[in-house]
Amino acid sequence: MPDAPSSRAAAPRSARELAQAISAVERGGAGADSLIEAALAQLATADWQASRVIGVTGPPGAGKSTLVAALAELARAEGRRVAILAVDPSSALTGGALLGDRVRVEERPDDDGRFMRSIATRGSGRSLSHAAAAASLLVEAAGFDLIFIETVGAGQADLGIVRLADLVVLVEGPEGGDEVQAMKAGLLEAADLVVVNKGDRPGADRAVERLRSGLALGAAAPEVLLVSATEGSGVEALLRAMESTALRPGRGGRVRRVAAHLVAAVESRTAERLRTAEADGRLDTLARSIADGNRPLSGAIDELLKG
Ligand SMILES: Nc1nc2c(ncn2[C@@H]2O[C@H](COP(=O)(O)OP(=O)(O)O)[C@@H](O)[C@H]2O)c(=O)[nH]1
Ligand SMILES: [Mg+2]
Repeated sequence: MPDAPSSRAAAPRSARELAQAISAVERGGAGADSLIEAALAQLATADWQASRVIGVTGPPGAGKSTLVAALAELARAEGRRVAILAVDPSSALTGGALLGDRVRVEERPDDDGRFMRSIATRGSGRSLSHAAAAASLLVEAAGFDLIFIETVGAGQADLGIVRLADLVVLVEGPEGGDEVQAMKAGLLEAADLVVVNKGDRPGADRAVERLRSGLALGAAAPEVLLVSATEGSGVEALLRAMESTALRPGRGGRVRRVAAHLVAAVESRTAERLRTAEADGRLDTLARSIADGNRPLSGAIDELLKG
């Protein structure tokens, strides 16, 4: 049952409230729906500009966390309110700090213009995380200008970011373009910007060349930029490119994120129903009667979907 507008939970404001609300959407259920509705109600009347949600993806170790931290620092220094959602399970959140491999982004209790949170990957099937879209809507309602979503670049599951983000940035290391992994997963085609990180390391220039020539075959080839997250070179140019890159048709805005949330919610509820049907034996009973010819196949799937 949808909540009446009067009983809607207020959209979260403080970092603490926001973190609690994200935990609630990770748990799912009716409480989560009303939190998302509250965020949407707030956004409908908000007097701030829409957020830009930037998906940062790429193979583990490419330097995504380091680069996002550098971009966030710079954007914050320029006065933007910046949030980081890390779906990458290796970017563990510990004691208020986002810990990657030697990466530490400090939470500053005195600065409400920064927010960091890791998002559980539990329960996600094809989608990137059942909670990522909902969390991004909550963060948007809290008035953040830039929302970075770091995802682990692990093939199909990562393509969910394309549904959710306004802009998809693919980060590669100096070996980038050698292996066809990213191309196979469709990530290279999906990217709006391609970044070769670790520009301080040998071979990075050649990776840029390889990627540029590989991409030139495609119709709307994304720009390829060379950066070094640890040395800071190219980071400002990348931030400018993120702000100015035109969004692909149909990309951008809250409607995309609501659609991404709907897909994630239906997928996770369907998976839940299947787990229940398997656990209580209904799946086997149904399968047996179909196999024995006592029941037509038609309708069985609908019955499982109804739960
Ligand atoms: N040399 C060099 N190392 C980097 C750079 N950016 C990140 N790294 C290192 O690469 C490793 C992986 O970085 P991380 O940000 O955790 O990668 P992620 O798995 O893609 O998030 C860490 O040891 C970083 O310090 C860079 O620009 N140059
Ligand atoms: Mg990381």
